[in-house]
Amino acid sequence: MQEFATIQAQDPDVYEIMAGERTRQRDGIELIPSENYTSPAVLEAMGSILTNKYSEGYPGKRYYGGQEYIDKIENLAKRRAKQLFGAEHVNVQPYSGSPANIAVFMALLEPGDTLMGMKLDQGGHLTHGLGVNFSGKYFNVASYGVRQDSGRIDMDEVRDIALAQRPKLIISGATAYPRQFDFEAFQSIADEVGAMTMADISHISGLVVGGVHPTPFPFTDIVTTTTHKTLRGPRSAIIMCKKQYGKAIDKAVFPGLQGGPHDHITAAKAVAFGEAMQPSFASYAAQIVSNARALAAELIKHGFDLVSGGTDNHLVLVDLTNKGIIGKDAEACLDKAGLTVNKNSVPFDTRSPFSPSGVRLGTPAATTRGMKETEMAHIARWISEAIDNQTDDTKLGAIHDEVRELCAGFPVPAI
Ligand code: DSN
Repeated sequence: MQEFATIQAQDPDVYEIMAGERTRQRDGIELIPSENYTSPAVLEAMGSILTNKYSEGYPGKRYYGGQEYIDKIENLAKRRAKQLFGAEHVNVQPYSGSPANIAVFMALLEPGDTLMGMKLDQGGHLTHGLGVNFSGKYFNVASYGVRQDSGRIDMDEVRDIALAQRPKLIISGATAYPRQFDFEAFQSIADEVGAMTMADISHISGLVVGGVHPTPFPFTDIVTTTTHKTLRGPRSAIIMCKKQYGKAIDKAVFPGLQGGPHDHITAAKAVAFGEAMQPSFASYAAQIVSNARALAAELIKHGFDLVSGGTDNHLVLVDLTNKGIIGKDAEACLDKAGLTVNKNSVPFDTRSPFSPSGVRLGTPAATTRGMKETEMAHIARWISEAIDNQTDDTKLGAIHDEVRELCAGFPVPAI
């Protein structure tokens, strides 16, 4: 277990807070689809002395001395990522997902160019063209969503929008879409309109390398992913691309956007990629999807309305309108029951993004603890009971007791 012993001795104020969060993680079930538990080895790399080093530049071309080992770790991380994803070129320096996406725009677009991405309130991401985000402020945005009748992306509609708007870059990828992306179809539309393609696979990269979601290569030009979601690495990101974009991407990351890479995080990425190369990771990825399907089926039995009627990946998007509760209140009462979820807009939501109609649930973290279909049935029942008793703190506390008891049999790595 992470004891935090040095922090405890030196700084009790910080220790108390960290210990509280450790207990919260141990005694509750994490159902936010973008969260996961890293391995002790990944944590050790993140908390290592590699944080002491500056290394602006790239292996063999740095602006600081003393790079013998840092070059080795960055090259190892790159080699492993290339092998895992089948990428021709990899940059492992982006600090996180949003900076990675901005670096891609910086490499490929001029301000005022048109980019096309999925609307945030229908499942996309801030950096895929939201008006208040960098992507929406500096670029002209054409967006697509899902069909109201199916909750799914309609590739004919994507093609119509692309033909009308002639984007320079078409982005596939989402944060709240429970179905698979057809990367080949996106590329064929892009070819027709002369656009480049970017896939932001942050949510699904662990499923891609685990072989349970189609891979964007060889179709897509540029692929970004965070490394801490289904991929189960440190909080960070990488950019992968076809060889011809490699120079522009590297230049955009450094010196275009960032300074020194976080070398301890690069080491942690190398460790996580090594873990994802093991056969056990493919079983993990398959179990994430089986668990999400089981959770979806059980929620439907309890009368929940799921966007698109179910899931093909790691997440379930629940429209709570028929349950007479809004996402914010569901999130709050589930918190009291030890079930952590996040409120989320559903497609064509009539409520605001600050108080949306839905919640988003995911299975990556619970699956890391070893939970399977049986546990998913318990979770769905507890969600239903908690929502039916949303104002009854005694009942919510009793559910939390049951959750805690289950969690005791499924330890979190490193806790
Ligand atoms: N914040 C991430 C998520 O929760 O999906 C996306 O950046």
